[in-house]
Amino acid sequence: MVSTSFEAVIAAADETQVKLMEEMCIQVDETDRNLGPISKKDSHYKDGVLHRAFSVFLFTPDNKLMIQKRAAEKITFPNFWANTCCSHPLHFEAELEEKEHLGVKRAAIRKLEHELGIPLDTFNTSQFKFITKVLYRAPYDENWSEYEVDHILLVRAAVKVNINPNEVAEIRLVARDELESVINDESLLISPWFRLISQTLLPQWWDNLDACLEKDNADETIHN
Ligand code: DMA
Ligand code: MN
Repeated sequence: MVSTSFEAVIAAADETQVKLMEEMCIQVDETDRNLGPISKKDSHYKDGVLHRAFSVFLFTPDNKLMIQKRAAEKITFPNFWANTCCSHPLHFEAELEEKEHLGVKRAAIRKLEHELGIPLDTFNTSQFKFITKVLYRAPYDENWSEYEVDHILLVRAAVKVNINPNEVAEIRLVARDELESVINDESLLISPWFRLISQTLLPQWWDNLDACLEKDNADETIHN
């Protein structure tokens, strides 16, 4: 196979998504300590550089999980199914704040609006509950990887969705007893982080959702 140059990969990619590669993410060490700004491009290129991320699991009032199929335009993991919303807090004061996990919660509200069109005033940060951090590395192809400390946030709310087709192709609501069949459906591409979390931690959160939604978890152990 002829290996493609970085410039050729970028030239072939969606223009809007290429522009988003200029965002400034937060580089971290393995204890999630802020090491300074790093572009989304540099933190995801080749083997990646460890950075801070978040994953929202949004449940409807009847306890169904909203999942999304990533748009074909995404540079990493296009057309893969994942949890409700995943992205990165950016390197500016409001999203760097670690007290009460406010930075990742603010980033979550920003991206739920950007990806799913959920109005910003739907949420306040206190509705999101911090559950844990998961450190993982997931190569996408020869050019791109995910390598992140992922902050898991749970929220339960009635929401109005208006998907941004550059980000999201489709959403689905999944009941607790459908999770396994979705993860094991060979006709679907499942993102590695959603598969990992679904096969390890998600079932116990979902089975104890009322308790998980009471307050932030005080335990900040990073699952590796
Ligand atoms: C990155 O998600 C974050 C995780 C937890 C995989 P993403 O590729 O959807 O980020 P963005 O929406 O910013 O492109
Ligand atoms: Mn990332």
